[in-house]
Amino acid sequence: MAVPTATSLKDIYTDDALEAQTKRWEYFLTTFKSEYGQQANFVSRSPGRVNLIGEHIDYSLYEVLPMAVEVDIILAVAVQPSSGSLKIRISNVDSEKFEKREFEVPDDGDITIDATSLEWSNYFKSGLRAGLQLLQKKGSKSELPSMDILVDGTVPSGGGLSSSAAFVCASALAVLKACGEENVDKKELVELAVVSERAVGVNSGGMDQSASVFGQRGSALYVSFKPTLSATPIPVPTTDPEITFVVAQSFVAADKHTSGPVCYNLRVVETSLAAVFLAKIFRLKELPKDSAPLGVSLRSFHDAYFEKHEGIEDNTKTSAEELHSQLQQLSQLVEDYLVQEEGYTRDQISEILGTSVDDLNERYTSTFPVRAERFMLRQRAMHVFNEAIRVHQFKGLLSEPPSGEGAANASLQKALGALMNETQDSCRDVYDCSCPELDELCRIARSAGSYGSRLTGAGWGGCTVHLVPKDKVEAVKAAWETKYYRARWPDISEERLKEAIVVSKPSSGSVVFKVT
Ligand code: NG1
Ligand code: MG
Repeated sequence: MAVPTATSLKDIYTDDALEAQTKRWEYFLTTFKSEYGQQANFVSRSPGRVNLIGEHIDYSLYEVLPMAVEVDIILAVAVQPSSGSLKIRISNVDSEKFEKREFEVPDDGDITIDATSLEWSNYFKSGLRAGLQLLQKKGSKSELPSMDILVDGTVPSGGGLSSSAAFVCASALAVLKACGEENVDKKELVELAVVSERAVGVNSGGMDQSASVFGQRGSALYVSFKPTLSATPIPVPTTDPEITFVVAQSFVAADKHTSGPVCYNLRVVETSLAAVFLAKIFRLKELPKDSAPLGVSLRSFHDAYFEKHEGIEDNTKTSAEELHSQLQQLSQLVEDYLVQEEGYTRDQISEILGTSVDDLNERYTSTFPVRAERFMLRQRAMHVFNEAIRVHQFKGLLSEPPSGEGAANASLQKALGALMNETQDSCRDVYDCSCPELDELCRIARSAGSYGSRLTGAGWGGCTVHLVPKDKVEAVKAAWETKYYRARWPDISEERLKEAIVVSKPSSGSVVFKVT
C-alpha cells in the first residue's frame, strides 16, 4: 500500500480543523518562499499518535491499538540541482526554539548522527538515513538532490504524542519524494523508520511509526508485528453518544533517555531477559532472532512454548479465542515459575542461562547501558501477557459494537473504559511506568465521569488518554483545570491550558501534498 498524495487540505484534515489548517499552511508556504526565495515543490506530512491500549508491549512484538491524531509535522521541500556537494538546509517555523541548520551529505550517504545531544535536526537525519536505506534496498538508481526544507510541527514535543516518530516518518517520506520515488510503500517506510529512530532515541518498538504512517480517519489501528508488520483499521463507532477520546498532558517531562532504574531501555532489557529466562526454564530450543530491539521477545517465547507443548507450528494463524487462552496460560506460568517478587540479579540470571555475567552484559546491556541491580522479570512478563489479552478484548469489543444507540452504546463504552482502567493499574503497580501526576489526572477524570483513564506512551510523565462520554467532556475538562493545572500552576496561561487538553478523533496518516 503506497503513501497517498493529496491535492487539497480536505483530504487531510476534518472539516472542524480546516479553517485553522488553511491559515497555518498559507503562512507556512509563504514563510518557505521568503526564506528560500522560491516556492516549495511539495510538502510531506506525518501525524502524531495516541495509543488507546497495548502499552509497553510493542517491543515484545505483541499487537497494539493506537490511532493517529490530527496534530502533525509538515516538511515543505524544494529540491536543488546539486553542483558537486549535496547540501541540506533545514529551518523551522519556530526558529527561536529550533535554529536553522545546514549540513552536507557525504558521497557514501553515511550521515553521522550524534545521539548524545538533543538536537532537533537529528530527527530529520534519522529520516534521511531511513529514506536512503530504502532506496538502496530497492536497488534504486535515483540520487539524492540538495534540499531546502522548512518544518512546522503541532505535535507537542516530549508530550507523549510521538512527535519524534511523526518527524522521522515525514522526513523519510520527504527524502524519498525528493529522490523522485513515486510509490512509497507504507510498510517499508515504517520498518526503516523504526530502526532508524532507534539510532537517535531509545530502543523502541514499532507502534508510533506504524500509527503515524497507516493512520486512517475514523479508525483506530490494530498493529501487529508478527509474522510481519501490518496495520488493520478498526472503525470507531460513531453512534450516539459518540465515543470521545480526550488527551491530557501531565506537563511532567518524561526522560526516557536516562540510564536509571526507571527507564525505557531497562524495560526492553527486562522483557528480553524474561523471554530467554522462561525459554531456559521450560527447556525450549534457543529462541530465533526476531525484529524486537534486542533480537528476542516474549512473543517468540510464547510461540516456541506452544510449538513445543501443543505442536503449533505457526501461531500467527491461531484464533483470537485460542490466543486469549494461551496468554492466560502464560500469565499463570509467570505466576508459578517467576516467583522472585524482589527481582533477579545478574548472577542469578546468568546462572540459569548458563552464561557469564560479562556475556550477559555484552549481549543485553551494551547498546544502551542500564543501571540496575535487579531485573523485575516476574512483574514485566506479567504485565506484557495481561496487556496483550486486554488488546484482544478491546479489539473484539470495537469490532462488534452493539447495534443501536443509547444504553447499548454506553455499555460498550464502559466496557472499553474498564479495560483502559485495568491497563493503568497494571502500568502503575506492575510495570512501574506511571507517576503520581499521571495517576492523579486519571483519578480526577474518573470521578468527573470518564469511563476509562490511563497513561499513554512510555509513561513516567507525558500524556494520558481518557474515554469520556460526550456529555461529560466539559465536566472532565473543568475538573482537571481546577484540580490539576491551576492547583499546580496558579499562573498558567490560557494558551498553555489549551495545549494541555486535546479532544482527538482518529485521523489520517502520512501523505504527500503537491504544491501547485
Ligand atoms: P512514547 O513515549 O510515546 O514515544 C514509547 C515508544 C513506543 C512504545 C511506548 C510504550 C518511543 C519512540 N516509542 O512511546 O514504541 O513502546 O513507549 O507503549 O520510545
Ligand atoms: Mg517519541
